[in-house]
Order: sequence, then structure tokens, then C-alpha cells
Amino acid sequence: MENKIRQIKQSFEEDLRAALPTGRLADIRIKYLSRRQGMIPSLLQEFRGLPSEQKPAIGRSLNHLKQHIEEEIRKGENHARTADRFRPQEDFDITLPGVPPALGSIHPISQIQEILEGIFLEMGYSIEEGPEVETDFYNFEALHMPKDHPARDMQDTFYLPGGLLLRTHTSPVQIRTMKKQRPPLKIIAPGKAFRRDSDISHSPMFHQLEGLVVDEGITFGDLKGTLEHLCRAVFDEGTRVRLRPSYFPFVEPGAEYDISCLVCDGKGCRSCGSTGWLEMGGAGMVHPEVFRTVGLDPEKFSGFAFGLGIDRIAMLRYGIDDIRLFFENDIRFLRQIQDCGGY
Ligand code: FA5
Repeated sequence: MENKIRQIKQSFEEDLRAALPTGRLADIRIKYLSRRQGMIPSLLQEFRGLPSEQKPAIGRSLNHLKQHIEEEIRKGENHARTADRFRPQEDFDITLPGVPPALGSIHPISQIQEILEGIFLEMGYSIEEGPEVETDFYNFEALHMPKDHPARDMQDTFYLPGGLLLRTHTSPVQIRTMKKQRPPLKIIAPGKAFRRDSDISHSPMFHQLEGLVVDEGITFGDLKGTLEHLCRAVFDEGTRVRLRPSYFPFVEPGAEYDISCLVCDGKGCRSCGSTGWLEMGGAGMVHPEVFRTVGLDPEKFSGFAFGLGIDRIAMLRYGIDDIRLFFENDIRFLRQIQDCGGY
């Protein structure tokens, strides 16, 4: 009887080892514990026929074995139940590619700004920044627009408490740069500007890029050459540039510059209002008064400055007819621009 108990224990351990990974323990429960065919009940049957002096020792071994088998089967079944809960319901193919995460992209205005910066960095310009909340001095006074100057009306200003305002253009960075650095100067200043203005081609917040070059012997020809190079680099080699006399208090002479219409190539169409030209921005030679304000001798130094609307360039470049679309954060619009490739 002792031998049988040992053999059953050994065969149970082997069966258990084989059954555990599959989680199928019902078969060994039947094999060892079922009342009709189980090995333990039939051993108990045999046990009853033993002489009474053998019963205490054999009975103990038999009980231990029975408890051990019940315990191990219960543990195995619990384990299988837990593993089942975490097992994927269906088989899956781990070689299938995953779902790609949605990627963001650079905003079209930032893309154009980066392209413009690249063009100027190649020409040896450096990039300057100035505050968006400005003082009246930098935004107007130092740019030769005293308090009652009518030119102030050209730029509907957002005024803030404490004599501050949201800069209406990037030109104040000209003043800040000339006050802290001596010529030769060759800088651009891209950034946000703000005006009380809103329609399909005007936004209350928009982006400008200012350019300033100051040295001895800088001429209007240098300005024209720079603008021509800029427009051809941004659009294409065949783009023509024209300068028209215009007035900005901080330059003399002042001009506005246009490019030949990208749609009709100068013949006249709806996009250019039949003029054949598209307006790009303002420019001119730095006014002697501005030089005096920043402590530079206008007899010694000359310079040119220009400003352009980054958003307007983006509109031309991507064929967008309403500037407000850029700032509505409609992901479908931004995706469309991303898909059309831009540059
Ligand atoms: C100026 O702001 C001058 N500071 C430019 C300048 C710089 C002249 C240096 C001379 C020397 P203007 O107001 O024209 O100029 O604006 C320049 C460009 O900014 C415009 O041609 C236009 O492209 C853009 N712009 C102006 N207002 C808005 C607006 N509300 N929304 C979008 N773009 C605008």
C-alpha cells in the first residue's frame, strides 16, 4: 500500500507538470479524485480492507496525498482562471504594422517665416527680436511719428493701460537694434504685430518681417536689389518687382513694393484687381531724424529698411483668399495645406 501511495504521488506530479501550462486540469481531477474512477477513492476503498494495526500510518499518508492533490489542483485551476482573464480574446498577428500615431506639422505661417529667415541668413543677416507689448516711444515717437502725427491713424492701435500698446508693426525693432548695436548692421526682425483690423485680407494679429541695413554708403539700389532677390527666392526667378513712391514717416524716400501677379504674370486678373501687380510691403531709406534719435550721424551713415506681411506671402504661396483661415485652428484646413506640399 505504501508503495502504491508513492507511485500515485509521483504520477500525479508528472501529470500536474504537463497539465499546468495548458490550464486543462479537469482530466487529472477525474483521474485522481472522481468518486467512480479516481485513484484516491479506489485507494480508500482498498484501505478499508487493511488490518487495523496498519491503518493509522497508511491512513495518515493517504490523507496527506489526498489533501496534496486537492490543493495542487485547486491552485492550478485558480491560476488558469486568472491567466484566462488576461489572455487576448482573439489570436492576433504580431507581424501586422501598428496604427501610426497622428503627426502634427509646422503651421503654414511658421513655414513661410522659416523660409524667409533662411533666405536672409544666407545673405549674412542676423535675427533680432523685440517685445510685442511696446511703448509709444518705440512704436511711434522714435520712428518720427510724434503724438499728433496723422500717420498714427494709418495703424489702428490696441492701447493698453500704463501708456503701453500692442506693437502695430515690427519697425520698433529697428530702433531697439540701432540703440544697442553700432553699424554695420544687417538684421531682420520677424514677429507678430497687432491692429484693430479684420476682413479677408486683414487680421487683428498678423506677422511681419522687418529688414534693416545700416552702414556707410548704403544706397537705394542696395534696397532694390535686396527686394528683387527676396521676391525671386520666395516665388520664382521670373518674378518682377516694382517700387512705387509712398510715405512712411521713418523713411525718406519711402516706397511700396509689388511683385508681378503670380496668377496672370502681370497681364491683369481678378487676384491682382486687373493691375498685374500684388502688394508686398513698405520700404525706404532710413530717415535722418531716426538716425539722430538713436545717436547715429546721418552725414556718416545711411541705411535702408523694409517690412513685409508674412501672412500675405503665405496667402499667395498657398492660394488662400481669406487670411482668417490661418488662425481658426481648423485642423482640416491645416491638413489640406500640409498635403498640398507648399514649398
Ligand atoms: C508697415 O507696417 C511699415 N512698418 C513697413 C515699413 C518698414 C515701411 C520699414 C518702411 C520701412 P504697412 O502698414 O504697409 O507698413 O504694413 C506692411 C505690410 O504688413 C502690409 O503690406 C501687409 O502685407 C501687412 N499688414 C498690415 N496690416 C495687416 C493686417 N491687419 N493683417 C495682415 N497683414 C497686414
